[in-house]
Amino acid sequence: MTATSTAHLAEQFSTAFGRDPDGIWQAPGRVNLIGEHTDYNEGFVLPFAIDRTARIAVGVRSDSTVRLLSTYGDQGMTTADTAHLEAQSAKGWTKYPLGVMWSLQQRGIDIPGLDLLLQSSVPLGAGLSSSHAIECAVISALNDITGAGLSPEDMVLATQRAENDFVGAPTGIMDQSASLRGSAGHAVFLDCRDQSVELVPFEAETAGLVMLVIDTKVSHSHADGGYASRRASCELGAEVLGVKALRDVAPGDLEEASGLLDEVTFRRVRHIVTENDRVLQTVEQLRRHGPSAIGPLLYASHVSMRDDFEISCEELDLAVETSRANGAIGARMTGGGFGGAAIALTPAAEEQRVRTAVEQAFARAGFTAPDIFTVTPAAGAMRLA
Ligand code: GAF
Repeated sequence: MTATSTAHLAEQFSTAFGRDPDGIWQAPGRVNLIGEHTDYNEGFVLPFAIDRTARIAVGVRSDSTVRLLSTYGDQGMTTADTAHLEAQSAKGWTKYPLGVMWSLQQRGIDIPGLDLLLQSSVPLGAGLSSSHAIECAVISALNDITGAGLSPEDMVLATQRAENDFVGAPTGIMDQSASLRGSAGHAVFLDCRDQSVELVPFEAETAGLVMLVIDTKVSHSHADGGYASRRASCELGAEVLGVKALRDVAPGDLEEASGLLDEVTFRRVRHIVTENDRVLQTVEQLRRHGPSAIGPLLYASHVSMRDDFEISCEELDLAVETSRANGAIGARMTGGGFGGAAIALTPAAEEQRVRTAVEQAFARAGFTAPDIFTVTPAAGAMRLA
């Protein structure tokens, strides 16, 4: 799934819809460097937009019909009507554009009929936020087309509403913030309480490193129960501890919290509290010493997700341990968990050794062969044509 050129996408649009597109927009997927499940606890996250994007060519129609087509697979055309956007009838990837249109309508924005062709190089179901890449491309297009003048913060909340209330996934604001607000060569340090962002330089190559993504091919969905049950545990923990959100619990409060919470809820809470702290430490290390200094924090985050939050799986654990044993300076699962991808920050000189070792370990364990590739921090959503 490589990125098609803008001209080629426009040509494909013309062939499919018999007219030229009015514009082409793109939005990237994301890798989360650190800060997992902290977003809906009003905490800190440190993702970056990646050089894999969803691109859409869009033509505005004079009626209320929506026609959606993807270059991926042979899924055929989906037709909808902006006057009756319904979650129940939306299928597959079309939930994301239709959810964004619905969410903007809830804000009182008039949405015209559209012809839309999607092409994406973000792997599906790999935990790199292919869904938010689509949503962010669509909301950027609609913001331009309707002249709604939404700020990035508004667009973040509108896509979250699309995910929560149309798609049915109780997700936070990290992924769309990275996709909309990312910047080449930087990680996005986001305070999820007030949406303030600081861009933190993250240039692995200048430190002689590469960021490997190991897509385990274990497919996951945030609309499944695991994500929602972790979120419910966090909400319970905050309620019992008498705080607005777990963001308000400091590492020094954990000892007292252990006496107030049941064992499982305590471990969920401990992950969030220590993970917020690790994000702050990672930002400080990056600023002071650069990417070479953050390896131990990445691994500590993985251990916390594996043992306390319990969102890893055998394939992710094998990818992380094998990478570390073969030269990676830090590795962790990334994203919501229960499958998807791990990241391994690796000296360029050890890249091939890590790749081969992980492939061999997966083959020995009888797991599906992983897809391993490098990513670099890239620009956020934009109009291309
Ligand atoms: C998914 C969600 F969409 C994010 O909001 C975030 O909670 C993440 O899982 C876990 O950190 O990507």
